[in-house]
Order: sequence, then C-alpha cells, then structure tokens
Amino acid sequence: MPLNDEYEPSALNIARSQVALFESSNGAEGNTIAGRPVVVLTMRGKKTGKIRKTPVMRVENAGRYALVASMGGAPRHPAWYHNVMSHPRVELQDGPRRREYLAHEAEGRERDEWWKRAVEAFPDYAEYQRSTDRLIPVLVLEPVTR
Ligand code: F42
Repeated sequence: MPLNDEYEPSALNIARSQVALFESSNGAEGNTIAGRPVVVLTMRGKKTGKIRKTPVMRVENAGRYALVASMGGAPRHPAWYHNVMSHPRVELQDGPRRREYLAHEAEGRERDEWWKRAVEAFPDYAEYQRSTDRLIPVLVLEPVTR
C-alpha cells in the first residue's frame, strides 16, 4: 500500500534538505553523510498520520535493512522510531530502488548481529551508545513480497 498521503517534512533542516536532494536526484545525490551511505525511510506519523521521511545510515544484509534509532546519542528515541513502531509498514529507498518493508524491533541475538553490522557501516553508532543510558533501538526491515 503506497505511502502517498500528505507529506510533512522533518523539522530538522539537515534531514529535510538531505531527503529533498536524495529524492530529487532519485537517490543519485544526498546518499552519503561523512562519506558513509545513507538511505531514506518513508513512514506514517504516529500522531498526525501524515507521511514522514527521514534519512538513516545504510545498514543492509541479504536484502534486509536495519534502522538504528540513535539520534546522535540523544537521551530519547527519535520521533520516527515511534512512527515505525505504530505503523510498521514502511518504504525504504536505497539509491534508485524504493521498496516496501515490514519493520520489527530486534532483540537479543538478532539485535547483537545487526548492531555489529551497524557499527561496521557507521562506527559513530558505538560512540552514540556510549553517550546515552538508553539502549539504542535497532529495527529490522523485511521486504514485503506482493
Ligand atoms: N538519525 C538516526 O536516528 N539514525 C541514523 O542512522 C541517522 C542517519 C542520518 C543520516 C543523514 C542525516 O541527514 C540524518 C540522519 N539521522 C539519523 C537524523 C534523522 O534523520 C532524524 O533527523 C533524527 O533521527 C531525528 O528524527 P525525528 O523523527 O525525531 O525528527 C524530528 C527532528 C522531527 O522531525 N520532529 C517532528 C517535530 O515536529 O518535532 C515530528 C516528527 C514526527 O514524526 N511526528 C509524528 C507524527 O505523527 O507526525 C509523531 C511522533 C511521535 O513522537 O509520536
């Protein structure tokens, strides 16, 4: 089911601009930060029901992706984490390829496996986790086959 209702851009300028550049170039630009690959997540807002989009680091394995709700090590989860937990059917665009996924929160061994992949993809995640008491959530996206 395509997420194509009213789009409400992020309140954070860097994220809003990166999504705009990424989407206007169909993933050819705005697809890195600090030299590391970035993908764009599209979801439904938990409270507003509007379409929200946010860049996250690309953490991929065998067609599945992880979303790391780090928010730079802030003491609270990002709003997009609450959105995805409320509406787990999301879309993710990796370069020119946009697909539908079903999200779940990884726990235990699954989380450990994905956390290792995440830190390999973006080492700053380890620093973010050291700088906050909250356990940074890792959501795993499984492709939705029609
Ligand atoms: N953030 C990460 O957490 N992980 C990453 O891997 C990551 C990578 C990344 C790469 C490039 C880049 O430019 C930014 C990157 N970020 C990463 C930052 C990320 O894009 C977000 O900006 C950040 O995580 C904060 O997300 P946020 O969803 O909290 O966004 C805030 C700024 C925001 O837009 N807040 C809105 C507001 O009006 O204050 C509300 C947004 C929202 O979704 N509202 C919901 C709704 O219903 O519409 C309700 C949400 C609720 O809490 O119920």
